[in-house]
Amino acid sequence: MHNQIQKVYDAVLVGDLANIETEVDSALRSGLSAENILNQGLITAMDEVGRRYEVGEYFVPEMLISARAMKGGLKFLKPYLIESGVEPVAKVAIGTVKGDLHDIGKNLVAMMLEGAGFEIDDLGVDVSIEQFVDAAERGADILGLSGLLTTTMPQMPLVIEALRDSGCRDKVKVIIGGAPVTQVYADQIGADGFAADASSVAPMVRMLIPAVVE
Ligand code: B1M
Repeated sequence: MHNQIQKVYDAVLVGDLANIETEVDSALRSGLSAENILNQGLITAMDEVGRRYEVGEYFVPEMLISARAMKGGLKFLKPYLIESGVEPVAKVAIGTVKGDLHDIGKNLVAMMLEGAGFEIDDLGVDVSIEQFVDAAERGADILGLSGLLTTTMPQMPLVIEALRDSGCRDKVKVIIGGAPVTQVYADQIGADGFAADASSVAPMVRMLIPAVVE
């Protein structure tokens, strides 16, 4: 691993919010791309945090301070990841489903979509079925549902069902994602799209666009 990426990785691992911006900035100044810093530094570090949590080396407080450092790094990287002056190609309302407070992946997906020229309506976390339906009724072309817990995944088919009941299922495409979510699950619940990671979301959404943009 590149020395400066290692420093970003370490800062997330130990939850060093005070220094994360400096480390990300130094990585950029050393010529590394924002995408490389994101994928090799920030995301890889959060994967390691997850592994340590699973084996009992980390507990919720450690996860939390690492997540806070990751968010600090992401915030600093955002302008470098997003191209400016791109006309919105469609509106995406995105949120983490009810009962679920994980928002790092969702924020990343929103950021990548924003960078790809989509207008983003960030609904936040713990988003109720009614809030998703409301966003569709307010004119979202695409609804993005993120879920990180196996216990909150069942919210996804409920949102799709509620869209059907409210008569706006045909007007909006539903895309889903999050660590426990799979393409098989997406097919099973009748979602229109699934992406395993933030970098594959924009190409997948673009494929759905002809169907939503008149
Ligand atoms: Co949570 N947590 N957590 N946690 N946490 C997981 C998800 C877990 C897998 C850890 C573990 O056990 N190994 C586990 C879930 C187990 C399960 O359900 N099977 C878990 C648990 C159990 C919990 C609590 C219940 C713990 C507790 O309190 N006992 C609790 C639940 C709280 C709640 O939500 N109600 C909890 C709490 C927390 C923190 C608050 C401490 C913190 C969240 C902070 C925050 O988000 N602001 C946290 C964290 C940080 C994690 C891990 C370590 C990291 C998640 C993350 O941010 N990953 C996670 C373990 C892991 O995933 N390795 C874990 C980095 C992020 C970039 O990846 O979110 O997967 P990810 O997003 C990816 C893709 O999934 C995809 O693209 C993203 C970018 O590439 N994607 C989409 C995501 N959404 C998408 C939407 C799309 C398309 C793609 O379209 C719309």
